[in-house]
Amino acid sequence: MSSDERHPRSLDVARVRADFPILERTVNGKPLVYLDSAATSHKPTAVIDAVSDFYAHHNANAHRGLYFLGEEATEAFEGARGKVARFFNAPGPETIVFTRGTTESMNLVAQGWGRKFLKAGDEVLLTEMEHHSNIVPWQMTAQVTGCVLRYIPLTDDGVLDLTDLGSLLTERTKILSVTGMSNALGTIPPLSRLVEAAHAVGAIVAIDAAQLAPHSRVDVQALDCDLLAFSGHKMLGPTASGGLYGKAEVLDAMDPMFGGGEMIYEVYPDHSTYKEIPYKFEAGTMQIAQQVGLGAAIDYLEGLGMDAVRRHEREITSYALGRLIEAGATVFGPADPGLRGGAVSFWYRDVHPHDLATILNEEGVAIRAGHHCAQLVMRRFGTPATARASFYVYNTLEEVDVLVAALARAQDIFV
Ligand code: 7TS
Repeated sequence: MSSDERHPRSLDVARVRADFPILERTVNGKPLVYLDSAATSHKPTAVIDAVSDFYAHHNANAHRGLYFLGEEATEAFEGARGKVARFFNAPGPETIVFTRGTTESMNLVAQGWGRKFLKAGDEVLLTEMEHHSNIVPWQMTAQVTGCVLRYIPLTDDGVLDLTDLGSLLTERTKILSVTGMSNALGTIPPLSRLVEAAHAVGAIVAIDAAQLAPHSRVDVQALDCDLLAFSGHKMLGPTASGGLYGKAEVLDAMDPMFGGGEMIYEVYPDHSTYKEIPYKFEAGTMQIAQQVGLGAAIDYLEGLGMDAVRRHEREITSYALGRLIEAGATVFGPADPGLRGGAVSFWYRDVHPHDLATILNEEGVAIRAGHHCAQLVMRRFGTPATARASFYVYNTLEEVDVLVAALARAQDIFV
């Protein structure tokens, strides 16, 4: 049991808010109510300062300079890798490959693992609630290898329908690639059960943790997943920070996706030898300042305590679900806040989500409207788009009230 669980802490949201300078912005004279953290989170001063301090005092390319700045830059970059490894309880920093985020990580899995190991007739098992970044790279791999993509369907409640799992997950399945939390429905699937079922048929498991990692304690060893992708910018870090965790033997076996400087030992006219993991995947100049900023974001999240972060998300999601339904909205995804995270998709009466987002913007409320890069979810529920409010550590229950009050104004205008 962690000390966090022995002494349950709540977030002091007023104090948290004071750490985010952008929350001082106003829109049309009204305070900004930012409800789009599933798209990207805001950054606390500690992260902004870490990036600024890197450029102001330590900037150099990493793994190259034999002078003091080069060493400092390398130390800062590798220090961030160590923090990421600790955050996910990875066995060592070599199991963390830095990438620009989940999209790049999933492409690395689909190319570096998929193109090497999949052949015609092999199956890749996905789910109907995947973000396009966990569908399109597999389609590209299927075109090259002839592998077949299969999908776990969704129930009307927006949870995975596992009744036919036995016929979907077979000895033909080589990899199960599944989101840890749907950005369009909020659904958190039963990951441990899925990992166990996949391993039982000899398949490996990749998890898209873009939405899960910002909100929950993720222990890759306890989960026993083989690969896990995450985006730093959704967890208080800079854009273009993030990475891919992989079991050492899985990463070792994978091919690099990018070739170029720094990922090689020796280059000959007709072939090259690659470095060990994780460096064989990190060609060219990396996002050094951004990953340093991600390290600061992880320090900040650990300061809050990930159990407190998840509790806050649950509380605000539960409140928002209740208030939205009471206001007459149709909510997509599980009604039980224990089965879901804080990305809440809805339709408000007959107001098109784009009109709704436009009206809400006039009230200072920022939500996302659209298909959320999850068109399979939209098709499953027979809608072209939804409005989506998503919450993070700096959001308050009062902001949910502002959202609901703004919905009433939209109704006056459109219905
Ligand atoms: N997977 C999930 C579940 C996501 O929600 C996103 C981004 C990605 C992958 C891709 O992450 P990226 O950092 O590489 O872009 N989701 C969203 C969203 O919901 N609104 O904007 C981006």
